[in-house]
Amino acid sequence: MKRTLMLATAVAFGTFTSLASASGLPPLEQKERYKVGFSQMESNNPWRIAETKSFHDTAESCGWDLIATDAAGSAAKQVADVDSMIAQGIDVLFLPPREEKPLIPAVKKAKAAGIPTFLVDRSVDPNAAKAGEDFVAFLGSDFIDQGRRVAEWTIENFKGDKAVIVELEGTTGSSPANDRKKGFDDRILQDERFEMVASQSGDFARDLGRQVMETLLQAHPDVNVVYAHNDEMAIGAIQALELAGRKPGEDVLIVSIDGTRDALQAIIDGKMGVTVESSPFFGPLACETMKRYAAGETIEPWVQVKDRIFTPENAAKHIDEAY
Ligand code: GYE
Repeated sequence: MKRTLMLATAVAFGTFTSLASASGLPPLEQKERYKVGFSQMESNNPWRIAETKSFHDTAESCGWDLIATDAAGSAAKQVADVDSMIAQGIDVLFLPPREEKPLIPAVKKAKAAGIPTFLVDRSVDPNAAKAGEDFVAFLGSDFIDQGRRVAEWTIENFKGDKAVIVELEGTTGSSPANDRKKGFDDRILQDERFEMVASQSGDFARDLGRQVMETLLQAHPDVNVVYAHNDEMAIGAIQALELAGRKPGEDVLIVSIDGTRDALQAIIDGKMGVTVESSPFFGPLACETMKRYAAGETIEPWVQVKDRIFTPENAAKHIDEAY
């Protein structure tokens, strides 16, 4: 009954505002300038810095008065940052939730305050908050597919008879860490040559990746494949391996995800095998999706980013556009 009434209102007024409220999501007015919140989770790696820059670079052309915060690696601080943006009266929120669960109350609070939220680059637990209900949409990559593609490249390119794998996981409880693990493990373990001896979090950070690799190397000196959930940890692993006298690219195959400049250089130098792209350049997509929403379009729950793959065959061609 209520729904029929709301739809009738939407038809009567014929506005995007009423249509948006029929879906339960806060509407977004069409106007020249918007107060936009972008709540970054941390700035300790080139991927995060490139993403923040992409939002700043897009601000002028998209009519954004941008409020950008940096939670410095703390989900609790990210919740507080979103709170403060709500208090400042933003029109729209772009949020990469550091982990899948702790940001859910913040997403719901923004909705209650009438602010449409777009999750960018990471998502939340789908059982606790839903696209099209609690937030407008998730803009980002297919992390399961990224992991699967790394596994497939590894299966095709690993030369030996027996692979001993160490996996460096991303931030515990984050959507890319959960899904990149699933995608890779499910595929690689279908091939009998591959055994996983350890899988541990390096928090998506270079230095922690190096430290974790140092420890795991002592327990598993026979490791000959390292799968890192991002390039920063892969570079950290390369440093640890070299310190221990190993030869990345010769006696250990390093495979990873992102497509940073350092990773492409490591591929060119023969130290790394592959990196599946995960683009940080969300500014233009955020602008376009927000404008579509303001124009009354129903946004698909997942605005999917398509990723390339960087290998020894094409790394040199792409390094100039890398970050
Ligand atoms: O791969 C990583 C970053 O959420 C997709 O987070 C993103 C990941 C990216 O810190 O490098």
